[in-house]
Amino acid sequence: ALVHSGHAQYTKFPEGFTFGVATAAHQIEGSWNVSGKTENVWDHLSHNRPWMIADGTNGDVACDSYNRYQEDVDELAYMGVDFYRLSLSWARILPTGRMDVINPDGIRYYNALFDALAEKKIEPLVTLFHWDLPQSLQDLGGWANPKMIDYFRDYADVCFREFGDKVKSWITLNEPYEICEDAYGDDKKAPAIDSHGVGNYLCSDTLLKAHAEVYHLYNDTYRPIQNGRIMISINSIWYEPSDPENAEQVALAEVANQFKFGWFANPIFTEEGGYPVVMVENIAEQSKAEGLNKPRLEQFDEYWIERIKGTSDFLGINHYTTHLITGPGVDSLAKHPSWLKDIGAVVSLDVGRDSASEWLRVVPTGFANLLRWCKSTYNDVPIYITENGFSDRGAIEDYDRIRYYNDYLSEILNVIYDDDVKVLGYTAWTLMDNFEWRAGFSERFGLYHVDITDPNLPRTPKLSAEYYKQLCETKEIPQDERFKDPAVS
Ligand code: PNW
Repeated sequence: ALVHSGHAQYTKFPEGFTFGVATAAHQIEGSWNVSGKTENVWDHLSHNRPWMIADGTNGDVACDSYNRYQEDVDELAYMGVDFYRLSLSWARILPTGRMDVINPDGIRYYNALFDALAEKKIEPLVTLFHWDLPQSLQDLGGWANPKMIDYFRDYADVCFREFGDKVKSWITLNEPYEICEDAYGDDKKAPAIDSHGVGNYLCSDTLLKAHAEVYHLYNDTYRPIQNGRIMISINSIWYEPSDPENAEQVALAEVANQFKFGWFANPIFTEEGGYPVVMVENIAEQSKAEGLNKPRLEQFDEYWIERIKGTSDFLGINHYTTHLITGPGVDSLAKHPSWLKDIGAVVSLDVGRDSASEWLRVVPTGFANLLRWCKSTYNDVPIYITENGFSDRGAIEDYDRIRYYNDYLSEILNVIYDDDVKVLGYTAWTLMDNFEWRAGFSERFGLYHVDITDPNLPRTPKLSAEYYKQLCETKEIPQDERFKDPAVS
């Protein structure tokens, strides 16, 4: 497995390691108001506050995958992926958000998609919730409303019942941090509630309980007959000390990682369960200083600690980037009160190469450090990388993206072979350029280019699609000259 090309580098993935690519319903489907689908929070935001989307685009048509799914499947088959990670549109399946109306066209669409995948022997990995909450449920408070636990469970029940014969791998939630912090504690994602330091923690209380109920529903009722698996995908911005010799920064980076990744991983993947101790303590202290009579983050009671613990068959990790911690204090971007202020550290993005996304810095070694940390913090849990990818402005000869994949994939091999971290599979974000949330189509993560100025939305494989095809075929990181940027020696 060792190739000596200047420096030692592993290139070959272990037997059984699988590769896939990911998308999400709202980012690709379009057909936002046809065949029974109702408005979701992203439709609502992009229609009512279009200035909040960088290029004024929206998900009305997106990549038109509602009509062009066969093209998507053909591209997946061309690359030879083992699996396709996609998400279901809640408002397409349940137009009221509740289970009283089941939309036959929605059910038909996903069945057709699963059949097309089966035809090409591509396994579906299905996310129940990738941010597109029915607006009707947001009108009732969305994830800040504890009743959402029942609504999410009911929606999952319908999905398991309708699709469980074809779908054997499920993800409950995509990136709980982004849902709670960006959408309820800030205005970075829809519904942009911006209840900083309050709504974000109400959300996590509901979201973790809702996740656990869906896990137990699957585990108790569906797993015995459907024999599948179910997990959660947690995003990490990995934090490292700006100066690794500085003990205070090292300690603060650990605090930041507990606030970011641990917020949702600790309750599910540790022996003790519940939120990380440092989160509970910091927030209790700050809340008291603010004059509150109880902490803004409520710890789970014994019942819920037990109910949430162990509710994921694997740890799904979405990873893109690493940021630095430069010292203690209140970050210049921190609102009062807020999650960022609760951490009590100053963050810097002055690290690595850049991308088209302000937040995405290229720091491959941070990925290895994150994976080693997950192994030791979460008891050697088996891991799937459920997203990893790079943004540019849409180049077809996308050498920067290939270099990103090359370097991040190499770090996975390093931790598999040198540190015995159990990484079982890898998912590239994303199949094709798509509606990148508030960035619209201005930041592009696709292996395929999509020309949104042409009504036929033609898809063109980028060089990275050829790279990924070779990776899927050989299970080896491609070393071909044609994938090396001629401008970089
Ligand atoms: C993910 N970060 O979001 C989402 O799951 C995708 O829908 C999205 O298109 C993709 O990554 C690219 O943004 C993230 O700050 C948002 O580290 C923020 C971060 C990571 C992922």
